[in-house]
Amino acid sequence: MKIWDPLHECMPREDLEQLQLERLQFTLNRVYKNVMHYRKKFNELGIIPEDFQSLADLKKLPFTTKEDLGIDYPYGFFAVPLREVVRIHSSSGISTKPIVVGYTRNDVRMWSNLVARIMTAAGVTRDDLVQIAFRYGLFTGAFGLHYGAETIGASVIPTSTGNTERQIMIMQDYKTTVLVCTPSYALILADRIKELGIDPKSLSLKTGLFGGEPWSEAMRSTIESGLCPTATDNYGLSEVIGPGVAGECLCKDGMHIFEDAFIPEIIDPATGEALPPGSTGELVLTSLTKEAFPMIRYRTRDITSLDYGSCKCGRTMVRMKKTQGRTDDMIIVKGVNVYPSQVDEILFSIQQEHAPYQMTLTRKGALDILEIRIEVTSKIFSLVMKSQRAFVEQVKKRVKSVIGIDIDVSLVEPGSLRRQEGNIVKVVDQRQE
Ligand code: DLL
Repeated sequence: MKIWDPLHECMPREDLEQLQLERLQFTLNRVYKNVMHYRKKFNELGIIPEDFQSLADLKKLPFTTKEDLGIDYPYGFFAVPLREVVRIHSSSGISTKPIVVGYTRNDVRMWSNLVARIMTAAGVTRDDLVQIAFRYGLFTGAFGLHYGAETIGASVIPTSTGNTERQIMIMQDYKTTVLVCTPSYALILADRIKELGIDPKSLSLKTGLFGGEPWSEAMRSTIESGLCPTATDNYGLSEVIGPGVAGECLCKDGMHIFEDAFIPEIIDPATGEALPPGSTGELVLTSLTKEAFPMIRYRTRDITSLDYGSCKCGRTMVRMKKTQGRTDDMIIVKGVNVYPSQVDEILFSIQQEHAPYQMTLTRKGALDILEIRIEVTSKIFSLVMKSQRAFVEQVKKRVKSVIGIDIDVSLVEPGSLRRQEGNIVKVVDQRQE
C-alpha cells in the first residue's frame, strides 16, 4: 500500500511531537501578532507565545468556538492581509451568516498534499479517473478533493452534484475508477444503478472516498455491494481546512488524523476537561501549518475517540473513530450543515415572532427530506388562507436562499408538536441508518 508522504505519515512519535511543538510555536506567534481575538485572550491570561515550551502548555489557551467566528465575521480571524489570500470558502454559521475561511498559496499547497494523503490511503494513483460528485462552490469538499487528485496526477472528472443519470452515464462511458461524494449521494447512485438494471461489477469503479457527513457501517456495506468495491470514510471541517483532516486507509479501522498538521484533543463537552486516551468525547483541533486561517483549540462539536495503537498500514498517525453524534444540535441534510438557530432567524425575519416549530428528518429511498412544521400562532392564524400559503412559500424560499436546500413546510395545530419538559423537541431525526 503506497503512502503519499511517508516522512510525515510514518514519523516516530517523539519526532512528531518535536515537529508539532515547533509548528505550534510558529502558529501561536502568527495569531498573537495578527488576530485580535487571540491577542486579547493571551493578554487576558497574561501570557505570550514564548511561554509555550511544551505541547501540554496548549491547554493554557481557551477554546475557539463557532460563536467566536460569528462575532468576527467575515474576516476577523484571518491572520494575513486579504492580498495574500488566494481562496475563500464558507460553511454554515450558527446564524444566517456563514463562517468564512481563507487560504494562502501555501495553505492551498498544504491542503492539496493532505488530501493527496487520504486519496493515496484509499488506493488512488496517477492512473485513476476520479469523478468528483461533491457540489463545487463554497463547500470545501469538491475543491479539496479536486486539488488532491490533481496533486497525485490522477485525471479529475468534475461532475459536481445532481443529474444522477448523467453521473452514471459518465461513470460507464469515461470508465471512472474512483468516486468521490457524500455517502448519502453514493446510496442514491447505487439505487439508481439498480433500478436501471446495471450490474455494478460492469463499472470500472475500484474505490470511493466518501465523507462530509456521518454514515454507518451498514451504509458502507450497501455502497460496497451496490456501487464500488471499496468505500473509505473521510473527515474534515471547513474551519480547520476542509477535507484532509483525517481519512481511512484500506485497513478501514479508523481515520488517520494528520498530526503533523493538526493537534487533536478529546474533551468532556460539559466541563472542557481533557479526557484520558481512548475516551469518547468532543474532538478539539489546533492547526499547525495554516497561514491565513489558523485555528487554536477549535471545538468541532463532533463526538469521537482516538486510538493511538499501531495500524497495519504503517502510518503512525492517530486514528479517530467514526463520529458518534454532536454536542450541539447541528444536522446535516443532503450534505449541507443546518442549525436550528438558522431556522429561528429565518422565521423571525419573516413573521417578527418566535413561532414554535419542529424540524423532522426522514429518508425517502436514499434521499433526505427535511420538513419544518410550524405551529399556527394567533399571528399566523389571523392571516387569510392565501397569505398563509404565501408565508409557507416564503419560508421555503428563504431556507433555500440562506441554507441552500429544498425543504417541506407545513402549518400544524397549536400545541401539537412533541414537547419535552415543556420545550419543543426542535430536531426529530427519523433517518434510518
Ligand atoms: O464537510 C469537509 C469535508 C468535505 C470532509 C468532504 C470530508 C469530505 P463542513 O461542511 O464544514 O466540512 O462540515 C463539517 O461535517 O464537523 C462533521 O460534523 C461533519 N463531517 C464531515 N466529515 C464527516 C465524516 C466538510 N466523515 C462537519 N463523518 C463536521 C461524520 C463528518 N461527520
